[in-house]
Amino acid sequence: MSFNEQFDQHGAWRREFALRLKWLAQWLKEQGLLNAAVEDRMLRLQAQVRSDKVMVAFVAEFSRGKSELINAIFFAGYGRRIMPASAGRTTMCPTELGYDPGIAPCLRLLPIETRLQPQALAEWRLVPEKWLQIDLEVDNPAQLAGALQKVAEVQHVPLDQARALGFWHDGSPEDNPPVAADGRVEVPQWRHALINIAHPLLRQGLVILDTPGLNAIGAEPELTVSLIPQAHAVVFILGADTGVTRSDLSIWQEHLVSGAKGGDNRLIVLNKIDTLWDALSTPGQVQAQIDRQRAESAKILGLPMSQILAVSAQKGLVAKVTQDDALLQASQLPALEAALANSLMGQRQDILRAAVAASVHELKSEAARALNMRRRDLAEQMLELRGLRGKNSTVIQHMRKRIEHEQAEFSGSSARLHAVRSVHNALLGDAVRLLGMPTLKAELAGLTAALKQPGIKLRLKKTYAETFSSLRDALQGAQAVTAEIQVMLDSAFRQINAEFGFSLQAGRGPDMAQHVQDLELIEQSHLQYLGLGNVLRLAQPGFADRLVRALSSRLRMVFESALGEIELWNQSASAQLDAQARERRQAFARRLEAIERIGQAASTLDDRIAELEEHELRLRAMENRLGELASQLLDVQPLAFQPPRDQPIDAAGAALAEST
Ligand SMILES: Nc1nc2c(ncn2[C@@H]2O[C@H](COP(=O)(O)OP(=O)(O)O)[C@@H](O)[C@H]2O)c(=O)[nH]1
Ligand SMILES: [Mg+2]
Repeated sequence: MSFNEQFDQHGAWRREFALRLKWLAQWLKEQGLLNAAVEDRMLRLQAQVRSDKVMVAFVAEFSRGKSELINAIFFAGYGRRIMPASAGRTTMCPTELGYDPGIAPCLRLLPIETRLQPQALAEWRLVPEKWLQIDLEVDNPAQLAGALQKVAEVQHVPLDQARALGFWHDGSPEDNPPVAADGRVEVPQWRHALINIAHPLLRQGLVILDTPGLNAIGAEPELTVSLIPQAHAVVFILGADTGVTRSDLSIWQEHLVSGAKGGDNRLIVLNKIDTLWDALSTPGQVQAQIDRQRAESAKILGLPMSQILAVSAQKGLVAKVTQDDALLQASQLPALEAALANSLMGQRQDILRAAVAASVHELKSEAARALNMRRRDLAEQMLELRGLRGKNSTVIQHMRKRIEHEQAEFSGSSARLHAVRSVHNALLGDAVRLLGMPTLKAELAGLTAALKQPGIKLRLKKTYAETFSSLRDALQGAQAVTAEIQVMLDSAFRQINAEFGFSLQAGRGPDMAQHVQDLELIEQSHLQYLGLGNVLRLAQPGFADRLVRALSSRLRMVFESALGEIELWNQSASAQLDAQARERRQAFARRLEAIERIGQAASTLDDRIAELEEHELRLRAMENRLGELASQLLDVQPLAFQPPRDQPIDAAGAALAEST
């Protein structure tokens, strides 16, 4: 299966999942089971599936054919080049291709001068007015390709400006950009480009990152620190015409060190194999030469040869556009697409499905809890009413007194429930203090000072290690608080359950291990900036500033998501308590009302019992249906899928599925 087909299938799976989730929500609502806790789970699950993005980053020195490869894999359907690709430096700034249904198809460009300001790229994303926006005519490939030429724009600035922007290093003159006759230096016009088009793959959550060469990658810490490490797959490209050059090796060593979670997500492409094609050699001889180059590159990069795939992006693109199958096979592009599809999409699907399965399970048990409460109340009422058969009005009076007494007792215990809540909130406050933004800011203050200190920064590495160590302590502290909350909730819930027959369950508290791991990854990916090789860059105040910004924006994400998980878990516990207390109050009212009616006319007693028996049957059917709907969610098979008979596809459901 090609990458595109596999991705399509993943998209179909997500659409159908969204549709079935919608049915489940509708059904829960009709049955009155959609309480705050259930709804919360539902929304989370929806967001989880909807926001599932897959990022593939193409990283290499300029002119290795990144843009051409992107054209060949993703955009051949347009019948021409979409991303500018020609000899020399064309992609001057990192370019992200994706789809956001909230805005029109467009190209957005962030001016390079924003580098002189302290905000990180992530912050600029939130300020749309700072970006130049150019509308794209999606059905007009010529206009599209023309507009995208803008990512190649350059400007000429005085040397000082180039230095401040991070494109000029006095220490390594051979890497500096060309200087014009008037002494001005050529630098990119734009810092970052975002392309928004409704290409089928992008609509389904694919994000493609095209990067410029070594110089521009090195000047933007955000790329190394944030974008590249977060990509689900990284395609590193070498040229068969150049072999592994010194700057290829620098990119590899400085920016693509492995450290990713799970398996290796790096694919190495030996591009431009058509330059080795030769009418005087047999195909066998050509292939032998290609394999020699693969083996040699593998040795230099320290990888098995199987991780290096040879292709010709250019011939692959031509072959797709002209529908020349023989040429397509010769380009070896299909093998690369298959490798991308298998490693990337397979993994991604497994991760999402596992996450979704866990959430569906939680959703189901939350809804089942609400059902159980009702059954229990029903059973109690039934018992009461059966006991009333043939009894006189004194007994009925007595019964009412008993219920009223229970009711009063329950209201009296609200102070207890309140106490549990306030202990709970106090503990949660501890977690917030450990992981909140003020703490993070304070922790980073020392490091910022060390980085900004003029001249050679001696204690930098030590301060850096200390900062990360105390951040790790904060996460571990939060883990300890979580454990404390867990113990408290478990014991409080056990008591409340015993006393009031509730079915409260705290669930397992979130695990901070993943966040600690993320923290380590960030620490690793920054470390290279502090080495001796980078002394000169670090001496520039602008660079240090950008580094701090990139660092803190990434750390903020880690801390926010850790805190978010803890808060969500706690919310779910409080929501349960609220929901069960409310159900109980309603049950008292229902029981009293039933007694009242029976007191008025003894003949209604049998009717009422029959009614309850029927209700009990309905509840049992509801329980079955809930199990059915939940397991259907986990069992989405994109191809053989039929809507259940009793739930017509309503317009809203279809629209939701469409928008995912
Ligand atoms: N012969 C040959 N040239 C290629 C191939 N792929 C890209 N090129 C050429 O290499 C140059 C640089 O390609 P481009 O995609 O702009 O490189 P980038 O800077 O890495 O994005 C362009 O002139 C492409 O036409 C290939 O497979 N074979
Ligand atoms: Mg390019």
